[in-house]
Amino acid sequence: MRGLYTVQTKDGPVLSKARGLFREDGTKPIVGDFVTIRMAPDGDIGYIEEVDERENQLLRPPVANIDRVFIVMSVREPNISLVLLDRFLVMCEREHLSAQIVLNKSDLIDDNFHKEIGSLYENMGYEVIYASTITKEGLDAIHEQMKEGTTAFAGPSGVGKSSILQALIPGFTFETGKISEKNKRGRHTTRHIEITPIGDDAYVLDTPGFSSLELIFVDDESDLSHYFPDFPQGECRFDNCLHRKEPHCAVKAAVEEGTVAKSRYENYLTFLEEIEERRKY
Ligand SMILES: Nc1nc2c(ncn2[C@@H]2O[C@H](COP(=O)(O)OP(=O)(O)OP(=O)(O)O)[C@@H](O)[C@H]2O)c(=O)[nH]1
Ligand SMILES: [Mg+2]
Ligand SMILES: [Zn+2]
Repeated sequence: MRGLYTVQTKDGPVLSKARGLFREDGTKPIVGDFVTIRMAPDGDIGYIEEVDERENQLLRPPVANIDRVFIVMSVREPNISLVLLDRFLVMCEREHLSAQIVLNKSDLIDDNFHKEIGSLYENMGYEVIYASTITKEGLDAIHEQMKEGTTAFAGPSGVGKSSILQALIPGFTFETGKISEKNKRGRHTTRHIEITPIGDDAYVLDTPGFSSLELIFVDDESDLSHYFPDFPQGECRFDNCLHRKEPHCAVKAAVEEGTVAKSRYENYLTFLEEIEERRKY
């Protein structure tokens, strides 16, 4: 039901309304928010009176106050999209969130394709886990890090987010679905963000897949390159260098030397253009 939220309290879940809140300052509670509720005098419904300031917040999936996020991509079925991965990483960098990349379905390839992609991102400082729910590769490494705090699983549809959780947390059922044979894309099987307690003060968030992510949280195009940790920072001749046509640009030099990957630079340029386009309106 719209405007109705389940709030976890030490006495269990309480259905709560938040209507008044929207009108006052436009704050809409999202999954992961810490809230204060007042109980209705004559029933068991609560009213959300206050939403605490968020430590962090993702646009997609819309969750708050998470301690880590696993960005799950499958190497095949569906094929990995580096541009979507880079969009995600920008979002996490902006929130100072430690993102780890899970390359799932490693059982579907017999070459080193996924290792090449993996080392590309490892060299930038990201942690990469090669995983498969078929061979169980990587699952322990993921599980190990979920024991404390709130862990979110995010990524495109059909990559295996729910399947990984299903394999790690027996007893819980996460909605998983078959890949459609026709277009090899996953059907949207997880429809809601599901928060599941998995221990004392440990929660896991399974989230619906998505196929695009607009970088509307980057207000100023000059901020964008700060969210690319592999780009040399502050080494260009001009302080306001956008790393496009400017002379003596350290980022372009790094691309030519091969210390910054071409795909990253190209995606950066795509994002830059998008942000500029948006500012025109
Ligand atoms: N070969 C292979 N198939 C996998 C693996 N993990 C998941 N799958 C399959 O991929 C399909 C989609 O898995 P889901 O877990 O539903 O994917 P999801 O990321 O939760 O998708 P959404 O909920 O739509 O976002 C299912 O048919 C799974 O059986 C894997 O490691 N290897
Ligand atoms: Mg799912
Ligand atoms: Zn530059």
